[in-house]
Amino acid sequence: MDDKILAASAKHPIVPNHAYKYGTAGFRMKADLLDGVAFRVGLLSGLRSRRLNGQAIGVMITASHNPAVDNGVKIVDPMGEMLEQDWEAHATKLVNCASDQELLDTYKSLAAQLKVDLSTPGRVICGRDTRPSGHGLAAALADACEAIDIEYTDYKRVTTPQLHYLVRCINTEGTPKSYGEVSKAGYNKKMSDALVRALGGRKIEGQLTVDCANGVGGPELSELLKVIPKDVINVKVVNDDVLRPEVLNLDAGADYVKTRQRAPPKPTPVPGNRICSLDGDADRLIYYWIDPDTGFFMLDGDRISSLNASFIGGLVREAGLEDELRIGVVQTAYANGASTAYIEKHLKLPVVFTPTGVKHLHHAACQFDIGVYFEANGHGTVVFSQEAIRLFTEKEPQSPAQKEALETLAAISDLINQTVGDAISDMLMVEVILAHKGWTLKDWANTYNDLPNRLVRVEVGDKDLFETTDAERRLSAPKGAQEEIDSFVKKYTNARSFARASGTENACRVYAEAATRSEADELAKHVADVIKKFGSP
Ligand code: 16G
Ligand code: MG
Repeated sequence: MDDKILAASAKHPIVPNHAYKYGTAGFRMKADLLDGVAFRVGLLSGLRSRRLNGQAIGVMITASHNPAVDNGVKIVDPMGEMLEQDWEAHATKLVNCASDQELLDTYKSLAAQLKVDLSTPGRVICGRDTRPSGHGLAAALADACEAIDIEYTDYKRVTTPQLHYLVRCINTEGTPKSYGEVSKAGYNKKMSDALVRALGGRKIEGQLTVDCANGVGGPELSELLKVIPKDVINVKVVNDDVLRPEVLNLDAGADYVKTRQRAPPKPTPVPGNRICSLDGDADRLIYYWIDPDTGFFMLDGDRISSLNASFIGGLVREAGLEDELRIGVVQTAYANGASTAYIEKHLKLPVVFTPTGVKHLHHAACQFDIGVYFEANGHGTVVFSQEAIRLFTEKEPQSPAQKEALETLAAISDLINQTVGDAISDMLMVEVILAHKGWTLKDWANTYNDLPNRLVRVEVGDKDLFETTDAERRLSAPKGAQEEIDSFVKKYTNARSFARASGTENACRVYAEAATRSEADELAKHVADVIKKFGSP
Protein backbone atom coordinates (compact mmCIF):
# COMPACT_ATOMS: atom_id res chain seq x y z
CA MET A 1 0.00 0.00 0.00
CA ASP A 2 2.79 2.42 0.91
CA ASP A 3 4.31 2.17 -2.55
CA LYS A 4 0.97 2.73 -4.19
CA ILE A 5 0.35 5.90 -2.18
CA LEU A 6 3.85 7.23 -2.90
CA ALA A 7 3.53 6.52 -6.61
CA ALA A 8 0.07 8.09 -6.87
CA SER A 9 1.10 11.11 -4.82
CA ALA A 10 4.05 11.70 -7.14
CA LYS A 11 1.52 12.20 -9.93
CA HIS A 12 -0.33 14.83 -7.93
CA PRO A 13 2.31 17.06 -6.36
CA ILE A 14 1.38 19.87 -4.05
CA VAL A 15 2.44 23.41 -5.01
CA PRO A 16 5.14 24.19 -2.42
CA ASN A 17 5.48 27.24 -0.16
CA HIS A 18 1.80 27.80 0.05
CA ALA A 19 -0.08 27.65 3.35
CA TYR A 20 -3.25 25.62 2.79
CA LYS A 21 -6.09 25.85 5.25
CA TYR A 22 -9.39 24.02 5.41
CA GLY A 23 -11.81 26.91 6.00
CA THR A 24 -15.57 27.47 5.90
CA ALA A 25 -15.53 26.72 2.19
CA GLY A 26 -13.11 23.77 2.40
CA PHE A 27 -9.94 24.45 0.39
CA ARG A 28 -10.70 27.20 -2.09
CA MET A 29 -8.19 28.98 -4.35
CA LYS A 30 -6.88 29.26 -7.93
CA ALA A 31 -7.68 25.95 -9.57
CA ASP A 32 -4.09 25.35 -10.71
CA LEU A 33 -3.02 25.07 -7.07
CA LEU A 34 -5.56 22.38 -6.29
CA ASP A 35 -4.51 19.12 -7.95
CA GLY A 36 -2.36 17.94 -5.04
CA VAL A 37 -4.93 19.26 -2.59
CA ALA A 38 -7.70 17.20 -4.18
CA PHE A 39 -5.50 14.08 -4.05
CA ARG A 40 -4.83 14.58 -0.36
CA VAL A 41 -8.47 15.33 0.38
CA GLY A 42 -9.19 11.96 -1.23
CA LEU A 43 -6.84 10.28 1.25
CA LEU A 44 -8.46 12.04 4.18
CA SER A 45 -12.00 11.26 3.00
CA GLY A 46 -11.06 7.61 2.76
CA LEU A 47 -9.76 7.72 6.33
CA ARG A 48 -12.96 9.42 7.48
CA SER A 49 -15.15 6.84 5.75
CA ARG A 50 -13.22 3.98 7.31
CA ARG A 51 -13.37 5.69 10.71
CA LEU A 52 -17.16 5.84 10.37
CA ASN A 53 -17.57 2.14 9.58
CA GLY A 54 -17.54 2.56 5.83
CA GLN A 55 -20.28 5.16 5.57
CA ALA A 56 -19.98 7.15 2.36
CA ILE A 57 -18.19 10.51 2.55
CA GLY A 58 -18.79 13.17 -0.10
CA VAL A 59 -16.38 15.52 -1.79
CA MET A 60 -17.78 18.54 -3.62
CA ILE A 61 -15.58 20.32 -6.14
CA THR A 62 -16.74 23.92 -6.47
CA ALA A 63 -15.75 27.50 -5.74
CA SER A 64 -19.36 28.65 -5.44
CA HIS A 65 -19.71 32.32 -6.43
CA ASN A 66 -16.01 32.82 -7.27
CA PRO A 67 -14.81 33.33 -10.86
CA ALA A 68 -14.18 30.36 -13.13
CA VAL A 69 -10.38 30.34 -12.58
CA ASP A 70 -10.95 29.39 -8.93
CA ASN A 71 -12.04 26.06 -7.60
CA GLY A 72 -12.43 24.36 -4.25
CA VAL A 73 -12.69 20.99 -2.53
CA LYS A 74 -15.00 20.43 0.38
CA ILE A 75 -15.80 17.30 2.40
CA VAL A 76 -19.38 16.25 3.24
CA ASP A 77 -20.11 14.06 6.29
CA PRO A 78 -22.44 11.00 6.22
CA MET A 79 -25.76 12.71 7.01
CA GLY A 80 -25.00 15.42 4.45
CA GLU A 81 -23.55 17.85 6.99
CA MET A 82 -20.32 19.79 6.82
CA LEU A 83 -17.14 17.94 7.87
CA GLU A 84 -16.78 17.60 11.65
CA GLN A 85 -14.67 20.44 12.96
CA ASP A 86 -11.83 18.36 14.48
CA TRP A 87 -11.21 16.86 11.08
CA GLU A 88 -10.69 20.26 9.45
CA ALA A 89 -7.36 20.39 11.28
CA HIS A 90 -6.47 16.88 10.08
CA ALA A 91 -7.26 17.96 6.51
CA THR A 92 -5.07 21.04 6.89
CA LYS A 93 -2.22 18.96 8.29
CA LEU A 94 -2.33 16.34 5.53
CA VAL A 95 -2.56 18.88 2.71
CA ASN A 96 0.42 20.88 3.99
CA CYS A 97 2.89 17.97 3.98
CA ALA A 98 5.99 19.03 2.07
CA SER A 99 6.90 15.71 0.40
CA ASP A 100 5.33 12.43 -0.70
CA GLN A 101 7.12 10.64 2.12
CA GLU A 102 5.95 13.13 4.74
CA LEU A 103 2.43 12.74 3.36
CA LEU A 104 2.58 8.97 3.74
CA ASP A 105 3.95 9.22 7.27
CA THR A 106 1.31 11.76 8.28
CA TYR A 107 -1.43 9.66 6.71
CA LYS A 108 -0.33 6.63 8.72
CA SER A 109 0.09 8.52 11.95
CA LEU A 110 -3.36 10.09 11.56
CA ALA A 111 -4.80 6.61 10.97
CA ALA A 112 -3.14 5.40 14.18
CA GLN A 113 -4.09 8.46 16.20
CA LEU A 114 -7.72 8.30 15.06
CA LYS A 115 -7.85 4.52 15.50
CA VAL A 116 -8.76 3.87 11.88
CA ASP A 117 -8.60 0.26 10.78
CA LEU A 118 -7.10 0.55 7.31
CA SER A 119 -8.41 -2.84 6.28
CA THR A 120 -12.12 -1.97 6.62
CA PRO A 121 -14.02 -1.01 3.48
CA GLY A 122 -14.71 2.65 2.78
CA ARG A 123 -16.54 4.71 0.23
CA VAL A 124 -16.13 8.22 -1.22
CA ILE A 125 -18.46 9.93 -3.68
CA CYS A 126 -17.70 13.05 -5.61
CA GLY A 127 -19.54 15.72 -7.56
CA ARG A 128 -18.58 18.98 -9.23
CA ASP A 129 -19.98 22.20 -10.61
CA THR A 130 -19.48 23.35 -14.22
CA ARG A 131 -15.91 24.67 -13.88
CA PRO A 132 -13.55 23.21 -16.53
CA SER A 133 -10.94 22.42 -13.85
CA GLY A 134 -13.38 20.16 -11.99
CA HIS A 135 -12.73 17.17 -14.20
CA GLY A 136 -9.01 17.00 -13.43
CA LEU A 137 -9.56 17.48 -9.72
CA ALA A 138 -12.05 14.60 -9.67
CA ALA A 139 -9.39 12.46 -11.38
CA ALA A 140 -6.90 13.34 -8.62
CA LEU A 141 -9.46 12.32 -6.04
CA ALA A 142 -10.11 9.06 -7.87
CA ASP A 143 -6.38 8.30 -7.92
CA ALA A 144 -6.22 8.77 -4.14
CA CYS A 145 -9.14 6.41 -3.58
CA GLU A 146 -7.60 3.85 -5.90
CA ALA A 147 -4.26 4.02 -4.03
CA ILE A 148 -5.86 3.30 -0.67
CA ASP A 149 -8.48 0.87 -1.95
CA ILE A 150 -11.56 2.99 -1.30
CA GLU A 151 -14.71 2.53 -3.39
CA TYR A 152 -15.20 5.69 -5.44
CA THR A 153 -18.21 7.01 -7.36
CA ASP A 154 -18.19 10.14 -9.50
CA TYR A 155 -21.64 11.75 -9.76
CA LYS A 156 -20.18 14.29 -12.19
CA ARG A 157 -22.20 17.51 -12.58
CA VAL A 158 -24.30 18.30 -9.49
CA THR A 159 -25.26 21.32 -7.41
CA THR A 160 -23.62 21.40 -3.99
CA PRO A 161 -26.92 20.61 -2.22
CA GLN A 162 -27.55 17.70 -4.59
CA LEU A 163 -24.26 16.16 -3.52
CA HIS A 164 -25.20 16.59 0.15
CA TYR A 165 -28.53 14.92 -0.65
CA LEU A 166 -26.82 11.99 -2.39
CA VAL A 167 -24.46 11.36 0.53
CA ARG A 168 -27.35 11.20 2.99
CA CYS A 169 -29.41 8.97 0.69
CA ILE A 170 -26.57 6.46 0.36
CA ASN A 171 -26.03 6.28 4.10
CA THR A 172 -29.70 5.90 4.98
CA GLU A 173 -30.74 3.62 2.12
CA GLY A 174 -32.96 0.79 3.33
CA THR A 175 -33.30 2.21 6.86
CA PRO A 176 -36.32 3.93 8.48
CA LYS A 177 -34.47 7.22 8.04
CA SER A 178 -34.20 6.72 4.27
CA TYR A 179 -33.86 10.13 2.63
CA GLY A 180 -34.68 9.34 -1.00
CA GLU A 181 -33.44 7.56 -4.10
CA VAL A 182 -29.69 7.76 -4.64
CA SER A 183 -29.65 9.70 -7.92
CA LYS A 184 -30.30 13.13 -9.35
CA ALA A 185 -33.52 11.72 -10.78
CA GLY A 186 -34.46 10.70 -7.23
CA TYR A 187 -33.75 14.23 -6.02
CA ASN A 188 -35.92 15.72 -8.78
CA LYS A 189 -38.74 13.29 -8.10
CA LYS A 190 -38.67 14.06 -4.37
CA MET A 191 -38.76 17.83 -5.05
CA SER A 192 -41.52 17.59 -7.61
CA ASP A 193 -43.78 15.32 -5.52
CA ALA A 194 -43.27 17.43 -2.40
CA LEU A 195 -43.99 20.65 -4.30
CA VAL A 196 -47.34 19.35 -5.55
CA ARG A 197 -48.30 18.06 -2.08
CA ALA A 198 -47.22 21.28 -0.35
CA LEU A 199 -49.35 23.39 -2.69
CA GLY A 200 -52.42 21.31 -1.89
CA GLY A 201 -54.14 22.43 -5.08
CA ARG A 202 -53.19 26.12 -4.77
CA LYS A 203 -51.83 28.06 -7.73
CA ILE A 204 -48.46 29.75 -8.01
CA GLU A 205 -49.33 33.10 -9.57
CA GLY A 206 -47.46 34.58 -12.52
CA GLN A 207 -44.01 33.80 -13.81
CA LEU A 208 -40.81 33.46 -11.79
CA THR A 209 -37.55 34.47 -13.50
CA VAL A 210 -34.52 32.56 -12.16
CA ASP A 211 -31.00 33.94 -12.71
CA CYS A 212 -28.66 30.94 -12.43
CA ALA A 213 -25.34 32.88 -12.41
CA ASN A 214 -24.33 30.80 -15.46
CA GLY A 215 -23.54 28.04 -13.02
CA VAL A 216 -24.59 24.49 -12.36
CA GLY A 217 -28.03 25.56 -11.12
CA GLY A 218 -29.09 26.36 -14.70
CA PRO A 219 -28.96 22.89 -16.23
CA GLU A 220 -30.01 21.24 -12.98
CA LEU A 221 -33.06 23.45 -12.55
CA SER A 222 -34.03 22.81 -16.18
CA GLU A 223 -33.84 19.06 -15.52
CA LEU A 224 -36.08 19.42 -12.47
CA LEU A 225 -38.61 21.55 -14.35
CA LYS A 226 -39.02 18.74 -16.88
CA VAL A 227 -40.43 16.41 -14.22
CA ILE A 228 -42.71 18.92 -12.44
CA PRO A 229 -46.27 18.43 -13.77
CA LYS A 230 -47.45 21.04 -16.26
CA ASP A 231 -49.12 24.19 -14.92
CA VAL A 232 -47.73 23.80 -11.38
CA ILE A 233 -45.06 26.48 -11.75
CA ASN A 234 -44.08 28.84 -14.55
CA VAL A 235 -40.33 29.42 -14.47
CA LYS A 236 -38.16 31.33 -16.89
CA VAL A 237 -34.53 30.24 -16.54
CA VAL A 238 -31.99 32.97 -17.42
CA ASN A 239 -28.19 33.29 -17.21
CA ASP A 240 -27.80 29.57 -17.75
CA ASP A 241 -24.85 29.56 -20.15
CA VAL A 242 -22.50 26.88 -18.84
CA LEU A 243 -20.58 26.46 -22.08
CA ARG A 244 -18.51 29.63 -21.70
CA PRO A 245 -16.69 29.36 -18.36
CA GLU A 246 -15.72 33.03 -18.43
CA VAL A 247 -19.32 34.09 -17.77
CA LEU A 248 -19.70 32.00 -14.60
CA ASN A 249 -20.81 34.33 -11.78
CA LEU A 250 -19.97 37.30 -14.00
CA ASP A 251 -22.36 40.19 -13.26
CA ALA A 252 -25.01 37.69 -12.23
CA GLY A 253 -26.08 35.49 -9.36
CA ALA A 254 -27.05 35.78 -5.71
CA ASP A 255 -23.69 37.14 -4.54
CA TYR A 256 -23.73 39.88 -7.17
CA VAL A 257 -27.28 40.90 -6.22
CA LYS A 258 -26.63 40.84 -2.48
CA THR A 259 -23.33 42.70 -2.49
CA ARG A 260 -24.12 45.23 -5.24
CA GLN A 261 -27.73 45.62 -4.11
CA ARG A 262 -28.96 45.66 -7.67
CA ALA A 263 -30.35 43.31 -10.32
CA PRO A 264 -27.93 41.73 -12.81
CA PRO A 265 -27.73 43.93 -15.93
CA LYS A 266 -28.59 41.00 -18.21
CA PRO A 267 -31.20 40.11 -19.18
CA THR A 268 -32.87 43.47 -18.59
CA PRO A 269 -35.21 42.85 -15.65
CA VAL A 270 -38.89 43.41 -16.39
CA PRO A 271 -40.40 45.83 -13.84
CA GLY A 272 -42.90 44.12 -11.57
CA ASN A 273 -41.71 40.58 -12.36
CA ARG A 274 -40.83 38.17 -9.58
CA ILE A 275 -37.10 37.39 -9.92
CA CYS A 276 -34.60 35.36 -7.93
CA SER A 277 -30.89 34.62 -8.24
CA LEU A 278 -28.94 31.49 -7.35
CA ASP A 279 -25.16 31.45 -6.90
CA GLY A 280 -22.67 29.41 -8.94
CA ASP A 281 -23.21 26.14 -7.07
CA ALA A 282 -26.89 26.76 -6.26
CA ASP A 283 -26.75 26.91 -2.48
CA ARG A 284 -27.69 30.58 -2.09
CA LEU A 285 -30.92 32.33 -2.99
CA ILE A 286 -31.96 36.01 -3.17
CA TYR A 287 -35.35 37.32 -4.37
CA TYR A 288 -36.06 40.79 -5.78
CA TRP A 289 -38.20 42.82 -8.09
CA ILE A 290 -37.97 46.14 -9.86
CA ASP A 291 -40.75 48.39 -8.66
CA PRO A 292 -41.99 50.69 -11.44
CA ASP A 293 -42.05 53.57 -8.90
CA THR A 294 -39.32 52.92 -6.36
CA GLY A 295 -36.89 50.67 -8.21
CA PHE A 296 -34.93 47.63 -7.04
CA PHE A 297 -36.09 45.88 -3.87
CA MET A 298 -34.30 42.86 -2.46
CA LEU A 299 -35.57 40.02 -0.25
CA ASP A 300 -32.45 38.40 1.17
CA GLY A 301 -31.75 35.47 3.50
CA ASP A 302 -33.20 37.31 6.51
CA ARG A 303 -36.47 37.79 4.64
CA ILE A 304 -36.52 34.17 3.50
CA SER A 305 -35.89 33.15 7.10
CA SER A 306 -38.71 35.23 8.57
CA LEU A 307 -41.08 34.12 5.79
CA ASN A 308 -40.36 30.46 6.57
CA ALA A 309 -40.62 31.03 10.32
CA SER A 310 -43.93 32.82 9.97
CA PHE A 311 -45.43 30.14 7.70
CA ILE A 312 -44.18 27.14 9.63
CA GLY A 313 -45.06 28.71 12.98
CA GLY A 314 -48.62 29.22 11.71
CA LEU A 315 -48.90 25.65 10.42
CA VAL A 316 -47.64 24.21 13.70
CA ARG A 317 -50.32 26.16 15.58
CA GLU A 318 -53.04 25.07 13.13
CA ALA A 319 -51.87 21.49 13.52
CA GLY A 320 -52.21 21.78 17.30
CA LEU A 321 -48.53 21.00 17.82
CA GLU A 322 -47.34 24.24 19.42
CA ASP A 323 -46.95 22.65 22.85
CA GLU A 324 -45.10 19.66 21.49
CA LEU A 325 -42.59 21.19 19.09
CA ARG A 326 -39.99 23.88 19.78
CA ILE A 327 -39.47 26.18 16.82
CA GLY A 328 -36.47 28.49 16.71
CA VAL A 329 -34.58 30.72 14.28
CA VAL A 330 -30.80 30.90 13.95
CA GLN A 331 -29.08 34.01 12.62
CA THR A 332 -25.61 35.50 12.41
CA ALA A 333 -24.46 38.98 13.34
CA TYR A 334 -25.12 40.02 9.72
CA ALA A 335 -28.88 39.57 10.14
CA ASN A 336 -30.66 42.89 9.87
CA GLY A 337 -31.76 44.03 13.34
CA ALA A 338 -35.27 44.61 12.02
CA SER A 339 -35.59 40.95 11.04
CA THR A 340 -34.53 39.82 14.50
CA ALA A 341 -37.06 42.15 16.12
CA TYR A 342 -39.81 40.92 13.77
CA ILE A 343 -39.13 37.27 14.57
CA GLU A 344 -38.85 37.78 18.32
CA LYS A 345 -41.58 40.36 18.89
CA HIS A 346 -44.09 39.71 16.12
CA LEU A 347 -43.69 35.98 15.45
CA LYS A 348 -42.80 35.37 19.11
CA LEU A 349 -40.11 32.85 18.24
CA PRO A 350 -36.68 32.58 19.89
CA VAL A 351 -33.62 33.72 17.90
CA VAL A 352 -30.17 32.23 18.53
CA PHE A 353 -26.92 33.73 17.15
CA THR A 354 -23.89 31.81 15.92
CA PRO A 355 -20.67 32.72 14.12
CA THR A 356 -20.75 32.94 10.31
CA GLY A 357 -20.58 29.66 8.39
CA VAL A 358 -23.23 27.11 7.71
CA LYS A 359 -21.83 24.46 10.03
CA HIS A 360 -22.43 26.71 13.05
CA LEU A 361 -25.96 27.67 12.06
CA HIS A 362 -26.91 24.14 11.12
CA HIS A 363 -25.70 22.75 14.41
CA ALA A 364 -27.65 25.35 16.42
CA ALA A 365 -30.80 24.78 14.34
CA CYS A 366 -30.66 21.05 15.14
CA GLN A 367 -31.19 21.92 18.82
CA PHE A 368 -34.82 22.78 17.99
CA ASP A 369 -37.58 20.44 16.77
CA ILE A 370 -37.94 22.84 13.87
CA GLY A 371 -34.90 25.03 13.31
CA VAL A 372 -34.98 27.74 10.66
CA TYR A 373 -31.56 29.08 9.70
CA PHE A 374 -30.44 31.46 6.99
CA GLU A 375 -27.48 33.73 6.55
CA ALA A 376 -28.33 37.17 5.19
CA ASN A 377 -26.42 36.18 2.02
CA GLY A 378 -29.16 33.69 1.17
CA HIS A 379 -27.69 30.43 2.40
CA GLY A 380 -29.92 28.39 4.68
CA THR A 381 -32.63 25.84 5.23
CA VAL A 382 -35.04 24.43 7.79
CA VAL A 383 -34.26 21.29 9.80
CA PHE A 384 -36.89 19.04 11.38
CA SER A 385 -36.28 16.57 14.21
CA GLN A 386 -37.29 12.92 13.84
CA GLU A 387 -39.99 13.60 16.44
CA ALA A 388 -41.42 16.48 14.40
CA ILE A 389 -41.56 14.35 11.28
CA ARG A 390 -43.19 11.50 13.22
CA LEU A 391 -45.88 13.82 14.58
CA PHE A 392 -46.67 15.25 11.11
CA THR A 393 -47.53 11.78 9.84
CA GLU A 394 -48.83 10.05 12.96
CA LYS A 395 -50.84 12.66 14.87
CA GLU A 396 -54.59 12.02 14.63
CA PRO A 397 -56.13 15.21 13.16
CA GLN A 398 -59.11 16.66 15.07
CA SER A 399 -60.52 18.68 12.16
CA PRO A 400 -60.13 19.05 8.40
CA ALA A 401 -58.04 22.19 8.98
CA GLN A 402 -55.72 20.26 11.28
CA LYS A 403 -55.44 17.48 8.75
CA GLU A 404 -54.44 19.94 6.05
CA ALA A 405 -51.86 21.64 8.26
CA LEU A 406 -50.30 18.27 9.14
CA GLU A 407 -50.18 17.25 5.48
CA THR A 408 -48.60 20.54 4.48
CA LEU A 409 -45.98 20.20 7.22
CA ALA A 410 -45.15 16.68 6.07
CA ALA A 411 -44.85 17.91 2.48
CA ILE A 412 -42.58 20.85 3.28
CA SER A 413 -40.30 18.66 5.38
CA ASP A 414 -39.71 16.73 2.14
CA LEU A 415 -39.47 19.85 -0.01
CA ILE A 416 -36.81 21.54 2.11
CA ASN A 417 -33.37 20.02 1.72
CA GLN A 418 -32.50 19.21 5.31
CA THR A 419 -28.87 18.44 4.70
CA VAL A 420 -27.78 21.98 3.77
CA GLY A 421 -29.04 25.25 2.27
CA ASP A 422 -30.34 24.52 -1.23
CA ALA A 423 -31.30 27.43 -3.46
CA ILE A 424 -33.60 25.38 -5.70
CA SER A 425 -35.44 23.74 -2.82
CA ASP A 426 -35.61 27.06 -0.89
CA MET A 427 -36.99 28.75 -3.98
CA LEU A 428 -39.79 26.20 -4.34
CA MET A 429 -40.52 26.66 -0.64
CA VAL A 430 -40.82 30.45 -1.05
CA GLU A 431 -43.16 29.91 -4.02
CA VAL A 432 -45.31 27.54 -1.93
CA ILE A 433 -45.52 30.02 0.95
CA LEU A 434 -46.45 32.94 -1.32
CA ALA A 435 -49.15 30.74 -2.91
CA HIS A 436 -50.55 29.78 0.51
CA LYS A 437 -50.56 33.36 1.76
CA GLY A 438 -51.72 34.78 -1.57
CA TRP A 439 -48.84 37.25 -1.38
CA THR A 440 -46.84 39.18 -3.96
CA LEU A 441 -43.20 40.03 -3.27
CA LYS A 442 -44.43 43.46 -2.18
CA ASP A 443 -46.74 41.92 0.46
CA TRP A 444 -43.80 39.89 1.68
CA ALA A 445 -41.57 42.98 1.79
CA ASN A 446 -44.21 44.88 3.78
CA THR A 447 -43.85 42.61 6.83
CA TYR A 448 -41.14 44.93 8.26
CA ASN A 449 -38.69 47.65 7.22
CA ASP A 450 -34.99 46.82 7.14
CA LEU A 451 -32.60 49.09 8.98
CA PRO A 452 -30.21 50.77 6.52
CA ASN A 453 -26.89 48.93 6.59
CA ARG A 454 -23.45 48.87 5.02
CA LEU A 455 -20.93 46.09 4.57
CA VAL A 456 -17.29 47.02 3.86
CA ARG A 457 -14.29 44.92 3.07
CA VAL A 458 -11.10 46.18 4.71
CA GLU A 459 -7.60 45.17 3.57
CA VAL A 460 -5.33 44.63 6.57
CA GLY A 461 -1.76 43.50 7.08
CA ASP A 462 -2.73 40.50 9.18
CA LYS A 463 -6.38 39.55 9.51
CA ASP A 464 -5.53 36.90 12.11
CA LEU A 465 -4.90 39.68 14.64
CA PHE A 466 -8.68 39.99 14.87
CA GLU A 467 -10.41 37.59 17.23
CA THR A 468 -14.10 37.65 18.04
CA THR A 469 -16.44 36.58 20.81
CA ASP A 470 -20.22 36.59 21.37
CA ALA A 471 -21.05 35.03 17.97
CA GLU A 472 -18.65 37.45 16.22
CA ARG A 473 -20.49 40.47 17.54
CA ARG A 474 -17.50 41.72 19.56
CA LEU A 475 -13.73 41.78 19.08
CA SER A 476 -11.69 40.19 21.87
CA ALA A 477 -8.41 41.10 20.11
CA PRO A 478 -6.57 43.28 19.34
CA LYS A 479 -6.86 45.01 22.70
CA GLY A 480 -8.69 48.33 22.61
CA ALA A 481 -10.30 47.90 19.18
CA GLN A 482 -13.76 46.98 20.50
CA GLU A 483 -13.77 49.99 22.83
CA GLU A 484 -13.13 52.29 19.88
CA ILE A 485 -15.94 50.63 17.89
CA ASP A 486 -18.28 51.02 20.86
CA SER A 487 -17.51 54.71 21.17
CA PHE A 488 -18.55 55.29 17.54
CA VAL A 489 -21.69 53.11 17.76
CA LYS A 490 -22.88 55.21 20.71
CA LYS A 491 -22.99 58.31 18.52
CA TYR A 492 -25.74 56.99 16.21
CA THR A 493 -29.42 56.10 16.58
CA ASN A 494 -30.44 52.40 16.68
CA ALA A 495 -26.92 51.58 15.63
CA ARG A 496 -24.95 48.36 15.67
CA SER A 497 -21.60 47.50 14.16
CA PHE A 498 -19.08 44.69 14.25
CA ALA A 499 -15.88 43.60 12.54
CA ARG A 500 -14.52 40.12 11.86
CA ALA A 501 -11.76 38.46 9.88
CA SER A 502 -13.06 36.83 6.70
CA GLY A 503 -12.90 33.06 6.66
CA THR A 504 -12.58 32.91 2.89
CA GLU A 505 -10.17 35.68 1.93
CA ASN A 506 -7.36 37.73 3.38
CA ALA A 507 -9.38 40.71 4.62
CA CYS A 508 -11.65 41.90 7.39
CA ARG A 509 -15.33 42.71 7.04
CA VAL A 510 -17.15 45.52 8.78
CA TYR A 511 -20.92 45.65 9.14
CA ALA A 512 -22.87 48.65 10.35
CA GLU A 513 -26.56 49.44 10.63
CA ALA A 514 -28.36 52.51 11.91
CA ALA A 515 -31.63 54.40 11.69
CA THR A 516 -30.73 56.22 8.47
CA ARG A 517 -28.67 55.46 5.38
CA SER A 518 -26.19 58.26 6.03
CA GLU A 519 -25.68 57.19 9.64
CA ALA A 520 -25.06 53.57 8.60
CA ASP A 521 -22.54 54.69 5.96
CA GLU A 522 -20.72 57.02 8.34
CA LEU A 523 -20.55 54.43 11.09
CA ALA A 524 -19.21 51.78 8.68
CA LYS A 525 -16.50 54.19 7.57
CA HIS A 526 -15.43 54.99 11.13
CA VAL A 527 -15.30 51.34 12.13
CA ALA A 528 -13.39 50.46 8.95
CA ASP A 529 -10.81 53.09 9.92
CA VAL A 530 -10.49 51.52 13.36
CA ILE A 531 -9.86 48.13 11.75
CA LYS A 532 -7.30 49.57 9.33
CA LYS A 533 -5.46 51.19 12.22
CA PHE A 534 -5.37 48.06 14.40
CA GLY A 535 -4.67 45.75 11.45
CA SER A 536 -1.52 47.42 10.17
CA PRO A 537 1.74 46.27 11.70
C1 16G B 1 -18.53 30.59 3.30
C2 16G B 1 -19.69 30.00 4.03
C3 16G B 1 -20.83 30.99 4.09
C4 16G B 1 -20.35 32.26 4.72
C5 16G B 1 -19.15 32.80 4.01
C6 16G B 1 -18.56 33.95 4.77
C7 16G B 1 -20.46 27.72 4.06
C8 16G B 1 -20.95 26.59 3.24
N1 16G B 1 -20.16 28.81 3.38
O1 16G B 1 -18.85 30.83 1.97
O2 16G B 1 -21.83 30.42 4.85
O3 16G B 1 -21.36 33.23 4.72
O4 16G B 1 -18.17 31.79 3.94
O5 16G B 1 -17.43 34.39 4.13
O6 16G B 1 -20.32 27.64 5.27
P1 16G B 1 -16.39 35.33 4.85
O7 16G B 1 -15.89 34.58 6.06
O8 16G B 1 -15.36 35.59 3.83
O9 16G B 1 -17.14 36.56 5.25
MG1 MG C 1 -22.46 28.71 -2.94
